[in-house]
Amino acid sequence: VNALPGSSSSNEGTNAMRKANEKTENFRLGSADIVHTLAFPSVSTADFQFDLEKASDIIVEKAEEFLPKVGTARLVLVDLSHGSKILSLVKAKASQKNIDSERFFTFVGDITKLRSEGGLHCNVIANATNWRLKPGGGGVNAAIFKAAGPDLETATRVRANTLLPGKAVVVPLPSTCPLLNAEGITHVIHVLGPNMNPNRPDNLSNDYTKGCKTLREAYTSLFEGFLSVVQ
Ligand code: AR6
Repeated sequence: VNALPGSSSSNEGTNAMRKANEKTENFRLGSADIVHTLAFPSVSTADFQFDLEKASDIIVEKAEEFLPKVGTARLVLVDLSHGSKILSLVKAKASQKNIDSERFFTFVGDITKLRSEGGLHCNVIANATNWRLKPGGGGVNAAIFKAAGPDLETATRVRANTLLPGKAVVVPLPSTCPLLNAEGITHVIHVLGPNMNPNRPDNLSNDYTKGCKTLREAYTSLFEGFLSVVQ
């Protein structure tokens, strides 16, 4: 089967394709040989208002840099809608490079329901968080903390109380966590990106020299965190 989840055409997401994806996933994950997969949102590009062109360049650059380091593991950029501009940009830019599209691809879905609703098993997910590592706010942070329940906040506190822009923290989920039981997610990696929104802390006021540097650091920390789980 050629229709791996998210590999270009499957993102268009017909039911038939979803079924094909599911079969592929079950086949792959039914064996002892689990395919480590990181699902991550586009850090900083919604609430934090980071430029999409610049962010898409950085995502592709960092994925290209890290793929050779993570063995057979996969990196999947996720967003909620088929109209997602960041997914289109990344897909187009990745296809122009010599990147393995079975190991780096885009996927449409709620990052907290990828296996149950999309048939894509990701054992690690990333969260674009806030500096306090607190539930709520909006976007993907609110969704992940809500789906994981209070377990995630408790498990996060063991690792860190705050996060600097450009940094990430890996949080193993306890066995009671609904995200582990329902979706097979074993780790959440919180990552804090650069902020261009004047109404949020640490606003960089459109300083994209600093912003791009911090976004690169954020993806480096995220992918290194994933590497620590894979190894
Ligand atoms: N599943 C997949 N992708 C999602 C989901 C979801 N459930 N929800 C949002 N996205 P954002 P930021 C996508 O705003 O810009 C929070 O309040 C979204 O479409 O969540 O880094 C935190 O507490 C976009 O592509 O993160 C921080 O204060 C991407 O996730 C602040 O927002 C990131 O959008 C962080 O802002």
